Amino acid sequence: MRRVIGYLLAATLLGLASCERPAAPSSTPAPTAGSPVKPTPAPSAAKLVVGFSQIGAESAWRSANTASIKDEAARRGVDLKFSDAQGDQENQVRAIRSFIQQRVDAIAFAPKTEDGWQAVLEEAHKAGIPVILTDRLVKVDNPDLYTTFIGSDFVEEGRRAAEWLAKATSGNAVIAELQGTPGSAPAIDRKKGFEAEIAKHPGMSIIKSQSGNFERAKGKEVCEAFLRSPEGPKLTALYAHNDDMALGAIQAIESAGRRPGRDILIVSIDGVRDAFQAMLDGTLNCSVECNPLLGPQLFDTIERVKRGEKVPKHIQTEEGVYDQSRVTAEVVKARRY
Ligand code: GYE
Repeated sequence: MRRVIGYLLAATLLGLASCERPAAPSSTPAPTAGSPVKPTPAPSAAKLVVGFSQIGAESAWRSANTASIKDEAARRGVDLKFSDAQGDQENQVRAIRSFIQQRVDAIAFAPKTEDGWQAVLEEAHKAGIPVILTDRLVKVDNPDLYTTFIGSDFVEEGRRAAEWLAKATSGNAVIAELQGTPGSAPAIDRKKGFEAEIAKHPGMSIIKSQSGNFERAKGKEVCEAFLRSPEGPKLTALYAHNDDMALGAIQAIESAGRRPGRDILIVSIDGVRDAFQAMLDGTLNCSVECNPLLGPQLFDTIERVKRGEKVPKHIQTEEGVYDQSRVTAEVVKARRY
């Protein structure tokens, strides 16, 4: 825990430092592995051209993430080439290839799954274009294929969700789990973190687990099947890898004549406004925050990389845990996503 707090503090200081840093470079930058050989113009001399490949619009988190990136690009006068893959990883690979062809200054993307990026990232590397991963990590042979990863610690988020549930139930819960997109970093790591934490409590077990693809409608459908199954009546808790699936599950639980938030405790991840409203209504019990507003950090980082500064390999975002006791109408209204 102390290590995590230290990490968060360091990340916060780093965030502050990058916000406060003056725009002008102080010395001649040394070329980094991913930067092109040609001299980089001063940021004001030419418009920065950035290609961004987004996964799609599967959740409220994703829509807030897209808005943050587009708004920040517009605010800074960055020429953003935004491509929406509509949930198809092949479209992401195609978009990245087209960014390479256009010789953009930097490529950023939110990888749908962990696997499948080696070849295209080697192409970007050969072309000398820096690649910034946002939100999700990839598995590649050589970590030099990307410059940095800006995003959350998903294992820790899963652990926090389990910690909250263990406390709320005194370590006794029969749990159904709604997993995120198969093969995606948040689905893999949120499962891992949650399972590691409940392993400390012999009275807690997951008896149903299936993917709801991070989507509200799918979360509802899978939860309906959980409730209809022979084990359905035994369930006392639901863990959803994101809020949208939890919100779908709330509808399923209500239709099945049970009380979400009371008969079945619900904990999820993201902290979007609708989840806060559900906590206010008493149907959702807890949401572990995962910050989608990555636009400012992304463009700060790209500007630093283009100036030849060294950036850390993982730039983490600061996040909290909210349960009903912390949620008022004012908190819901003040929520930014
Ligand atoms: O939790 C979920 C979204 O990768 C952190 O993707 C992101 C996840 C987020 O669809 O709602």
